[in-house]
Amino acid sequence: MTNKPNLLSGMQPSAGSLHLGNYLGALVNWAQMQDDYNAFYCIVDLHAITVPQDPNELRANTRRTAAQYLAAGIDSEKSALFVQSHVPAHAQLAWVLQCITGMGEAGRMTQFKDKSQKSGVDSASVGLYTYPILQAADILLYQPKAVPVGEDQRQHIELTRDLAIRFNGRFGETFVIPEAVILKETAKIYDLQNPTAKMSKSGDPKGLVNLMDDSAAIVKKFKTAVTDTDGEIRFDREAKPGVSNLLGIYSAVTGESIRSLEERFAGAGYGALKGELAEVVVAHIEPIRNRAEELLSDPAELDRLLAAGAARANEQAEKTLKAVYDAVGFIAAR
Ligand code: ATP
Ligand code: LTN
Repeated sequence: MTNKPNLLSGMQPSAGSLHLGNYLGALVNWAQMQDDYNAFYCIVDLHAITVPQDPNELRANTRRTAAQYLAAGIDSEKSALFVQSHVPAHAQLAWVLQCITGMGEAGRMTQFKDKSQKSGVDSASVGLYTYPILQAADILLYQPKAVPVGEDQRQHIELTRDLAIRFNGRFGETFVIPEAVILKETAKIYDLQNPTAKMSKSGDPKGLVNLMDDSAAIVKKFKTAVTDTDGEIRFDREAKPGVSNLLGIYSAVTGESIRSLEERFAGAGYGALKGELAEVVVAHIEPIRNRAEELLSDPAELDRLLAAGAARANEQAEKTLKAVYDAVGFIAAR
């Protein structure tokens, strides 16, 4: 474990279920990378309060997110699985990093622009504005080489690198400069009803396949997926976004190549593709959902796993925070 490079990633506990985009775009990759890295996986609850939230829902969703990580193959022996608010150093380092970030630099982040438009810029919180700086703290505390994320997070990782380089230049070598790891094939899973938009919690519920959905609901969503009228099963993102998304999901779930799927389904109707895909996805997701439900039936055990993960995370985070406090000129508490 000690000579493997570190890795950190995180997801917000902002819904009761992860969706197929989160799972294929991020979680599958996380599970695979944990053998080659000393991995830290964080449930970023501090980020979840940058927009209005219901406290009971946040509590439930934090445990539900943890259960889905574990059910999808994150191994709490191999990796540190923890909740951000259990590690005080995240908020502490975020403050220091805020003090070396320019107003204009923070203002250029596109996620803030998108999300603040929903509520109107004047009623968006200052926390939403400084969100990417807290994310930089999440990352830099763990000295990771790799940060596996979806395409939408590239700009935040760039900011993180800029801040690390700036800090090291001003105060001496303190942080490892991290790199984003973005998988091309599954970087974007699309909405089944609107196959040119990314699958998202805030999209059409009928186009969103959740890990915690029951099997009948999943079958129905695939059967009513939007396709086109030429009837040909062929991968072409531009001309045939709906069919291409279905083929992409099929390939990601089973490992069968797109080319082989095109050959196998040549001459078949969309109904056959949708029906078989629904079966394949249900067979894949059902054990994950069942395992997650099982884990959720014992919240005390889940909390114990999260406490153990937090202890490992705190050890690494405290070390980095100490070096940072010393570098900026804070005197040590005796
Ligand atoms: P929302 O659903 O509100 O758009 P989100 O699903 O992006 O939010 P996050 O917690 O922001 O939720 O994302 C968690 C991870 O899942 C990130 O690494 C993100 O890049 C990835 N991800 C999210 N949606 C998709 C998608 N449709 N395809 C591939 N990866 C995705
Ligand atoms: N902003 C990310 C979630 C996130 C994250 C992180 C991802 C918060 N901190 C650290 C990777 C590393 C998102 O919206 N997906």
